[in-house]
Amino acid sequence: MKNQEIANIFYEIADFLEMERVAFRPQAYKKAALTLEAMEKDVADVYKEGGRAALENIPGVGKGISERIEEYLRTGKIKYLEQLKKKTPVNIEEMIKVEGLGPKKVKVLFEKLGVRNLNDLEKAARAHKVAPLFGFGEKTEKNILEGIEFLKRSKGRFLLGEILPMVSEIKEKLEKLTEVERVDYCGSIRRMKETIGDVDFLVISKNPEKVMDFFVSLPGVVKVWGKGKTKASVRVKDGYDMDIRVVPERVYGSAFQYFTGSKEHNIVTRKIAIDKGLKLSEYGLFRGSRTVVGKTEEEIYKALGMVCPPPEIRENQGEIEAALRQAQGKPNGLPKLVELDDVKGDLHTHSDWNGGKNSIEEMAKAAQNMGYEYIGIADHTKFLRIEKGLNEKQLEQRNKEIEKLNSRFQIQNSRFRILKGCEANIMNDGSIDIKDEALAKLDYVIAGVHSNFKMEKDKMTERMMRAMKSPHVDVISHPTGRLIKKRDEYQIDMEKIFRVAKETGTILEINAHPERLDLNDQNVRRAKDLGVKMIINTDSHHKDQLRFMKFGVAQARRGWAEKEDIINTQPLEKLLRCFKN
Ligand code: DGT
Ligand code: CA
Ligand code: CA
Repeated sequence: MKNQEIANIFYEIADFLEMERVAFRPQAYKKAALTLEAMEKDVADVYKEGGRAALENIPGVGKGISERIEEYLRTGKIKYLEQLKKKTPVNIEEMIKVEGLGPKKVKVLFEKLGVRNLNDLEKAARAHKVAPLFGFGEKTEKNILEGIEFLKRSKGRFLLGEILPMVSEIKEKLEKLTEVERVDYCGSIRRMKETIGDVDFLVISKNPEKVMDFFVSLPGVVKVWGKGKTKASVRVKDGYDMDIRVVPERVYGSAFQYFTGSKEHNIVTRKIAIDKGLKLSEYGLFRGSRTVVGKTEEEIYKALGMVCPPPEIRENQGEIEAALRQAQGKPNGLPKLVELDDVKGDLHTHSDWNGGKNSIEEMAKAAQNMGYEYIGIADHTKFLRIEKGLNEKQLEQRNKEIEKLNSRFQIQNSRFRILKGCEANIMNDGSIDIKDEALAKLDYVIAGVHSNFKMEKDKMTERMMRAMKSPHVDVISHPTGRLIKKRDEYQIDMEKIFRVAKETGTILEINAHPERLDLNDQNVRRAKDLGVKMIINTDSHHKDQLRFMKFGVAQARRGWAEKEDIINTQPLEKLLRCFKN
C-alpha cells in the first residue's frame, strides 16, 4: 500500500514550502497527506481502476496533486521534492522532529549557521550559537538540546500504528503462499506494544526454503541481513527490520511462546520449567530428550502449571504469578481483559464544525458501521484557534444540529444516539476556556491541555487538578500530553492526578491515537488499581480514524484493564450516569 509513502512525501513537500514561506500550498499538501493516510483503500488501486480522474475524486486532491501521485505510482519518486531539496539542502524531516522547531526556524538555522541536520544542530546548540539568533533565545536553545536527547532515546523504534498497516499486507502475502499453513505475528507486535523494534513472523510450513526465498525477495526489501534454511532477517525500505522463522506444526506452540516474549516473561517461564525438572525452549518442552508438549501455547503453559496469559501482558509484571494462582483455583488470577467488541461508542471525535474532516452525520454513520450504540462529538472550543474551536454561540448551533440528527434516529426507531460534547481547553490557571453555561448544556465535557506544555511540575499538577474539580469537566483527554517519539510527557504528578480523579469522579482518557496512547500501559494499571475510571477514545479528526480504537484497547489491555474499568463499554443509559451531575 503506497498511501503512507506518498503521504510522507507530501508532508515533506509541505515542510519545504513552509520553509520557503509559500502561502496556501503547504496546507494543500498536508490536507492531501492526511486524507491519504486515513484512506482505507490503496491509492494505487484507485488509480488503476479510474486513472487521474479517480484520484481527483479523493477529497483534497486536485489536478496538481493528482499529477504528483501519478508520477510516484509510475516512477517511484516525485521530482518536485528533489528540486526543493536541491534548493535548500537540509534534512528538514529530521530537524522538525525536535519539539518546538518548525520549518521557518530550520531555514534561519541553515542560513545563519549552516545547520543541515540534527548533528550540526546539536553542535551549534552546545556551542551556544543558537540562543543569540533572532527569534530563538536561551530557553529555545535549551529546549532544542532536550528535544535532541529525547529523539536519541526513541530512535530505532516505530509506532505500532504505523507498522501494523504496512506489515499486515506482508502477512496476507505470506498467507496466500501455497506452502504456508499458518502465519502469526510474534514479539512486540503480538504483544501490541506501542512501539516496535522489529517485526517478527512465525510460519508453519513443510517447505521452509520456498518461504525463505519468497520472504527475502518481497518488494521493498533493501537488505538481507541473513538467510538460512528456516530463518531470515531483512530490512525494508521504510527503515525497519523483519525476522521470519519457519517451524513444523508439532513445535508451533513452543516457538510461538518463545518468540512472543517478552524476554523478561520468558526468563521466568523457563525457570519454572527447570524447577519442574523440565526444559523449555523454542523447540518444545522437554523432560530429558523426550518432548512433553509443543504444539500449542495452552499446552505449554498448562504443563508449567499455568493458565495461558494474553500476549499483551506477558511482560513479567505479575502475570506469571496470577496465571499460576488461577491454575490452582486461587483468587487473584489473570484479569479478564477488556476487548474491542466490548466498546459501545467513541466520545472523543471532532466534526467539521471545528478542524475535523467530516460532518457530524458522516461521523455518526461511520460509528454505526463500527457497530457502536453512540458517538460523542467533542469539538474543540474557542481558545484553540488553529483548530477552529467553537465559541458559546457556535456550540449552541452545533447542539441544534445534533438534536436534529438524533430526532431522525428516533423516527427511524434506531437506538443510536449522538452525544453533545466538547473538548475544552485547560488554561494556564486550570480554568476552562468557555463559559459554564455553555458546558452545562452538553451531555459531557472533555477537557485537555493544548498549550504551555513546559510548566513546572507543581504548577502543571495544580492546573490539571483545578480542571478536574470543575463540576462540568467529566473527562481529561490525553492526560500526560506525550507524543510518542515526538514529545515527552509534561511534568506532572500522576499520583496526585489519580487521587483527585478518584475523589472528583473525573474519568481519565486512554487516547487511542497511535501517536498518543495516553494514558500509557503503566498509568492504566495504576489507575485501575486505584479504582479510577477510564474511557478509550480515538480523538478522530476523520471518520476513518475511528479504527484507531483497537490501539487504545490494546493499550488498556497492556495495563490490565477490564471491561468495568472502561466506561464506554457501558450501554448509553449507564454511560450517562458516569458523568458528573
Ligand atoms: P522489539 O523487537 O524490540 O520491539 O521487541 P521484541 O519483544 O519483539 O524482541 P525481539 O524481536 O528481539 O525478539 C522477539 C522475541 O524473541 C522476544 O520477545 C523474546 C524472544 N527472545 C529474543 N531474544 C531472547 C533472549 O535473549 N532470551 C529470551 N528468553 N528470549 C528472547
Ligand atoms: Ca521484534
Ligand atoms: Ca526480532
